[in-house]
This record gives sequence, C-alpha cells and structure tokens, in this order.
Amino acid sequence: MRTGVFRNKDSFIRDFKKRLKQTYLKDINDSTIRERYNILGTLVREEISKDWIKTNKILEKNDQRKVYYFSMEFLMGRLITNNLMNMGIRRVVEEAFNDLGFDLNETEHYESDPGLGNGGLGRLAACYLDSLASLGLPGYGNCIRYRYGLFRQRIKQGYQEERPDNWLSDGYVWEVRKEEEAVDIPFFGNIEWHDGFVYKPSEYIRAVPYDVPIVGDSNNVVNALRLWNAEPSKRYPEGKSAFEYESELQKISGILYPDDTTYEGKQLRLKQQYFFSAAGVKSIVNKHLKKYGTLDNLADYVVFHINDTHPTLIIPELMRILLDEQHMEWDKAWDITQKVTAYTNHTILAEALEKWPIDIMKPLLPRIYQLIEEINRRFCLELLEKVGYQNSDLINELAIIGNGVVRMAHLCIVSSYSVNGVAKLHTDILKNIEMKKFYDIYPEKFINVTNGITHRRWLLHTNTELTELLEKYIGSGFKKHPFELEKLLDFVDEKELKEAFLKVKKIKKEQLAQRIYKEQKIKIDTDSIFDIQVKRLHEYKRQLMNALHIMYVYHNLKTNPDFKANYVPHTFIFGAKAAAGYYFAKKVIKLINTIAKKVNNDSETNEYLKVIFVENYNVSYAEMIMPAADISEQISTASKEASGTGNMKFMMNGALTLGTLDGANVEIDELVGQDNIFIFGMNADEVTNLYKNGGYNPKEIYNNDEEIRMLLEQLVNGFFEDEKQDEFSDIFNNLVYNDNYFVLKDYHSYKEAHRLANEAYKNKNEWAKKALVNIAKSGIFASDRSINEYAENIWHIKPIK
Ligand code: 26V
Repeated sequence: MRTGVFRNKDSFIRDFKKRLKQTYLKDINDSTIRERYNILGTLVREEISKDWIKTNKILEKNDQRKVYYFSMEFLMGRLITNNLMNMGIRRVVEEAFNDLGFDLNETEHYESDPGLGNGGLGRLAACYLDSLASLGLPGYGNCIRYRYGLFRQRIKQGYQEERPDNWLSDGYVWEVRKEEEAVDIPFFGNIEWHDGFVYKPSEYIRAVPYDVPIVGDSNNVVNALRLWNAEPSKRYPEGKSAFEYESELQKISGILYPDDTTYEGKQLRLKQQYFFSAAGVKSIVNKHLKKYGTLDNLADYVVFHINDTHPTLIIPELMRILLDEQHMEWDKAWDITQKVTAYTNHTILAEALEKWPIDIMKPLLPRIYQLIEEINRRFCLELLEKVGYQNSDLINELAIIGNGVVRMAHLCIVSSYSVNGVAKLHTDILKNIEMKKFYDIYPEKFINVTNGITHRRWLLHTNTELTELLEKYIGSGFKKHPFELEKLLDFVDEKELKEAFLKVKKIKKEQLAQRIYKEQKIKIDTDSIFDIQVKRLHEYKRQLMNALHIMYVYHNLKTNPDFKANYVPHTFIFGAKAAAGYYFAKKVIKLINTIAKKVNNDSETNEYLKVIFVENYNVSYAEMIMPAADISEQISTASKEASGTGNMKFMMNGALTLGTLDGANVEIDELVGQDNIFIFGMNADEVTNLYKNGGYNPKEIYNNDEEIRMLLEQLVNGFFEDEKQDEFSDIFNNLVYNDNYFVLKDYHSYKEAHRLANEAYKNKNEWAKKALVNIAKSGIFASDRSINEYAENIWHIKPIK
C-alpha cells in the first residue's frame, strides 16, 4: 500500500489540483494536456524518489556486487505508463482522471519518446534495465544524454526525410541532474616522462550525469540509467576560442549516430565513445574508492558490461586509472581489468565491426592509444609463445592493432572474461566461424545468452486485453513468471478461448487501423491478414523481397481469377527507418511507398490488397503494432540477423512467424514446431557455403525464370507510371548483377511460405490455436530469463537484500 499522494483517488485529486495551481497558477479546468502531464510526471517522480533513496541506502550498507551496463544506445520509449504500472499506482490515477474528466491514456501519450538508440541493440538495453530492476538486481545503465535522439522520419512523395528529434524541448520530468558527481574528461595533448608516463591533456570536457530512475515491478527497487551531458570544464583549453570550444563540446552529447557507415564525423564518434566510457568508469571508481579506499577489491564488487564494441575504451581507461593514478604494477592492473569486463557481440557483419584508424585515435587519446599498444604487445608475445614463429600469420590476424587500425572486437575478446552472442545460432557462428581462432585460444570465455524482451511492456502494458484473457485461463502467475504462459497449452483446443483470442486480435487490429487512418487517411480492412515487417531498413533484412512478393500478389490479383478467388485479403504493413546516408535502403523505402500508392488506389484489387508504410516507426508505434499482427515477417538472409527481438514481441502477442532459420527464429521454430510457423529459404550453412564457394549467379535466375523477370522488369519498364523510368534501376541492377543477400534465390520458397500461410488462415479456429501455442511458448523470450542467465553465468550478481 502506498501512503501520501497515491494513497487513494481523493488524496491524489487533492494534491494534483493543488500542485497544478501552485505551478501554473491555474485552475484544473483551465489546464492544458502539457501541464497535466508535467504535474502527473512530477508527482510520480517524487513518489519514486522515496524508493530510490531507500534502495540506495541499502546498497550503501550492503557489500554487494553490481553490474554497470555500458551502451551507446538505450531506446527507452515512454516511461510514464511503465512507472505507473510498476509502482502499482496506475489504477488510482486512472480513477482520479476519470473523475476529473480527463483521459489518462491521452496524457500518457503526451510524453515524448526518448529515441536514444537506433534499433534492436538499443531496445535490448532498455528491456534489460527493466528486467534488472524488476528482478531486484543491482544494475545500472550508462550512456550519453543525446540532445537529439534518432531522427524523426517523414515520408514525402514516397521518400524518407529526416527531421531532428527534439525530445528535450520541454524538459524531461524523469531525469535528475547530479552536479556534484560531474567529472572532467581529458582529450588530445601529449605524454611526458617523469619517472613514468605522465599524460598532459590539452583539453578537458566536463561530463555531468543525469540519472533516470528505473522502477522495478512492485518490489520497491529503483535502479538508474545514467546519461552523461557534455559541458565546458573549468579548466579552459588554452588558445581555443570560446565559440570553437563550445560548439565542439555541444556535439559530443549532440546527436546519436544514425549510421555507423559514414566516414565523416568518425573522430566525433570516437570522442563520444571515450566521453561516456571514461565518465562512467571514473564515477564508479570514485564511488568504490570512497567506500573501500582501494581498488584492489574492485573485481569483487563491480562488472562493466560492454554492449557491442562501442564502450570498449573502458578497458584502457581502467588500466590508465590503475597504473597512472593508483600506481599499480601492470600485471595486477591487467588482472583486475580482465576480471571486471564482459562483452556482448551483436553482429557478424564485417562492415559493422568497429576498427578505429590509428591516425584518428592516437592524437585524440594519446595515453589510451599507448596503453592499447602495450596490451597488444603483451597479447602478441603470449600468442607467440603458444603458437610459435611459424604461425606469425595467425598472430597478425588476431592482433589488436594491424593495418593501421585498432580492432575493437579483438581488444574486447582479449580483455574480457566473458564473450557472448545473442542467440544460439549466432553464438555458434561466432565460435565456429567468425571468431573461431579466438575461440580456440579462449574456449572458456565464450557463452550464449539468447536475447529477450520485457513481457511487462510488450505484453502486460501494451496488450491489456490479451493479458486479461490469459489471466482468465491460467491465473496471474505469468505476470511474475512468464514461463507460466506454458499453462495455456492445456486450453489451446478450447473453442471459447480461441474465439476470445480472435476477438482480442480484432480489437488490437482496429486500434492500429484507427491510428493509421488518423495519420495517413488510408482505410484498412481489419478482417484482412495483417502481415507486418517492422525493423531498421537493411539489405540483409530483405524488405525488398517482401516488396517483390507484393508485386507478385498484385500481378496475380489482376490477371489470375483462380488466385484471386483463393486469396484471403491481406494488409502488408511496413515500418522502417533507413540510415540517412544509406542510399539503397532509402530506395527500398521509395519502392514500398510507390507500390503502396499504386495498389491502394486500384479499385480492382484494393479489397484484397493494401500496403501501408507507417511513418516514423519507433517504440511507441511498436507498442500498437506488435499486438495487431497476424504474421510476423522475419526474413533476413540466414546467418545475418544475430538474434532479432521483434520476432519475440510478435510471438508473445500471438502472431505467427514467417521467416528464415536465422537468429532467434531458430529457437522459435524449435519451440513451436513446424505446424505453428512458416519457415522458408536457405539455412545458415547453405548461405555460408554459397558465400565461401561462390557460384551464385542471379543473372541466370533472371534469364531463366519468367516470373522473376517479369517482376524485375516492372521496376524499369514504366509500370509505375508516376515515377521516373530510372527511379528503381539501381534496385534492378543490384538484384540482377549482385543480389548479395540472395533475394532471387529465396524468392520462390518465400512465396510458397506465403501460400501456406494464406491457406492456413482460412481455418480461423486452427489459426487461433497456432497463435495460442506461440504465446504459450514465448515465456522463454522474456528478458527476465536472459537477465537471470547473465546474472548467474556472467555477472555473478544477487538480488538486493
Ligand atoms: C550496424 C551496421 C553498420 C554498418 C552497416 C551494416 C550494419 C548492420 C548492422 C549494424 C548493427 C550492429 C549492432 C546491432 O544493432 N545488432 C542487433 O542487435 C540486436 C540485439 O542483440 C539483435 O537482435 C539484432 O539481430 C542485431 O542486428
């Protein structure tokens, strides 16, 4: 039971009115939604503070090991609903709002959606924070307080345009500025020798932390996400104009990089990486020193988790502190550093593995670079002893520095005590192919932790209708223990449950349809199959294959009466942002929108086929989309998608996966069995062999396959009459002459999977059963399971006592 403001409806109404009046000098009936949101947020934050202070007090007393999750991205989404629900006060507030004549939902939706991430990696970090707090585990996020999050997407004449995401324009109620814990981060300068190396930076940037509370589910535990803001240091850089210094430092916590592909701004990105890594390490070390007076026991109490290679610099930074400030011997410092760092790899795409040119790193971070050189020298010597001079090739290949670059993944593997992949298949590929040679040296370091999603946000909060239905059959145990969803298996043959499930699905489809109508003025048929692909736009994710298949469907609806008679109406929904500089991805967006325009306006077919590209897909949109899907498109070229997490969100909300055996789809397939999933295409071994042995010739397919030729020609023959004839010629050429991701190769088997899904949907009763099996089996993908695995097998942390 809560005391104070949230004790009951009346006390809330009284305090809410009073605070609104004090703050905005207004009567409640004259208030705006912004004002009501701000007051509600403030009252909730104050309530959270009580638990926050208590949690911190306990931790100060306890000798407890904690994990610090360093990630360049945290895609948090809105916090208000989450906080109200986890604090157990949403009902009181809702009742009060109803009495006052205001809509709580609408007020919640006023909150801006902090988009401090690009996609899967950032959203995973957010889910993990939720699970850490809800399991009562001491775990903290560490990131940058980007002034602008991921760009807002606008679609204009079918093309993507990027607009700044000004998420802080009206302040952010959840954050607390911690001026006292600010630290200075050094850059540039040189190294002098005075009985040891002494680093003389030429510039400092002040890092000021803003803490955002992370509220556990009904357990009074509050953790934090620490966001670092870049500000001017009191130690002013000599010879720099105020203007220059100010504008440079603004950029550090200025924008989130929407793309790792571009070369410009590389130095800035490295600055960002060091900035938040060093600030985080410094503040944690300071806290530890204050409590224990020594860093000798750091490894007993602290784990730094490195989420992808972006925060790798915490390794040399910790070495720098231990050597230069604590004056430890190298071996002792290295021993501690190895015991406190753990690394997760999130991709095997070679182009996404970070390599920093020495030319950029050395001038910016001279002492850090020098330490990496020394780590590398020692690693190479160690390797030499193991494998001998005759294997110098291997040493060159595995070295941390080579060909003028620092290979960040190598530094992580060499330093960390744990290296993990994010799904079984992905970890196997790391061990057996991509990082095989490291695995041979350090087999004990490699481990798998399959990704997960927080079932609180992605089921309990966003799909209250389904949650209520599930509760009726299996009780409410699954809310705390998502594995209990499996109890549903006992009921999947019950007609009533299946009908009720279909009703819920229909409600969620209607809610989504309403939003789409409101935003895009397109009416969609909620009895049609909602077939959805939402994720970042990348060639390997193959939105293009989806688009080609839709062109095939359209063609057949126009020309083949048998096909039309058999076809269950479909609504294909896409949501995707393309990196601003990713030309090809942006062309695919244009193509999807062009197809949408043509088919949606064709009265001969548009009762059977609609195509929607939702604008500005983000976490909040996803919360409406996931519950509304019938089919979840997970169609990456096998071996390329490390895990995927959208696949899990769809599954938990009762969509059937139509996908390749890639990432976590493999595990979904194992769990639900072939009757409850539509698998197609080459598997990872076949793809790997085809890459290795070569011999794939898409031109041959184009020449010999009439259907594929017809579809590809529609891209360039004026079929899209409103577009320039060469609008899609780059897509055409790519498919015919490169097709790096085997779109043409997998096309027919993809089409067949769609045919089977279309047939299966005709038996709605059977379809509902399949969906229910998916829900029942989805508990394993709750991030509570992932976090328990990390806590037990990697971090060795225990719940707060
Ligand atoms: C970055 C880049 C940059 C260069 C061009 C190609 C490319 C492709 C992918 C990436 C993202 C790398 C890191 C990442 O976001 N990985 C995602 O992590 C998710 C959480 O583990 C996982 O579910 C996704 O499968 C994985 O792509």
